[in-house]
Amino acid sequence: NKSSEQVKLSRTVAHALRHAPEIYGLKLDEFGWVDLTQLIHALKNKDQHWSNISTEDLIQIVDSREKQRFELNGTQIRAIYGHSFTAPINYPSAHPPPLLYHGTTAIFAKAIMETGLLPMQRQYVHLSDDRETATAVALRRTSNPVILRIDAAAANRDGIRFYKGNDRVWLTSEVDSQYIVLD
Ligand code: HQG
Repeated sequence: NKSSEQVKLSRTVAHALRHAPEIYGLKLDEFGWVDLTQLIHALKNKDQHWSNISTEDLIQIVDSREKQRFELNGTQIRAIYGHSFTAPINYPSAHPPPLLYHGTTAIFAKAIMETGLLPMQRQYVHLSDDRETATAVALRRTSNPVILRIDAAAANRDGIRFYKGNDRVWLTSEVDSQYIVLD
């Protein structure tokens, strides 16, 4: 059905724009943008499942999914956050809200309280604007989320840069454990 096709398309586009543009024959610019027509062409070439894909289908996954993962700028599209390929996406620094949250597992939380929050497989650490979002992030991995609270105001005062993803997601390179407490 239509909505499961949208989920499938959204996952494929996330794979192409966050993780492996080269295997789709795509070249993103330093901010992660690529032309919609190139993305459509690449998807069609990669898998005949996408042979009827149109600009409207892509606009739909940008607009209508519950999380804002992608954005459009004129004829271009990009993944807003979540990238893992080597060359880091450039973001303008922005002032974060004073408190940010990170939802994770109990085991990871223990390690994080020792070594700080690290980007692991991605280019940046992902933080949430509120507890509910952090909880939803953690529920991907565990039924017992642990929520960490980040003193973003203090980190930012100390010169740590923050970048805005969507309304609920903030990015940073790394968070030292001195700024983190169990919520
Ligand atoms: C953990 C989804 C041990 C960290 C979500 C996390 C988000 C450590 C995992 C976005 C650690 C990395 C990102 C340390 C961090 N020791 N574990 N020092 N530092 N970790 O998937 O934040 O649905 O890269 O706690 O909603 O879970 O894809 O990060 O558990 O917004 O759009 O290492 O991805 O968005 O996992 O999720 P991830 P995340 P989408």
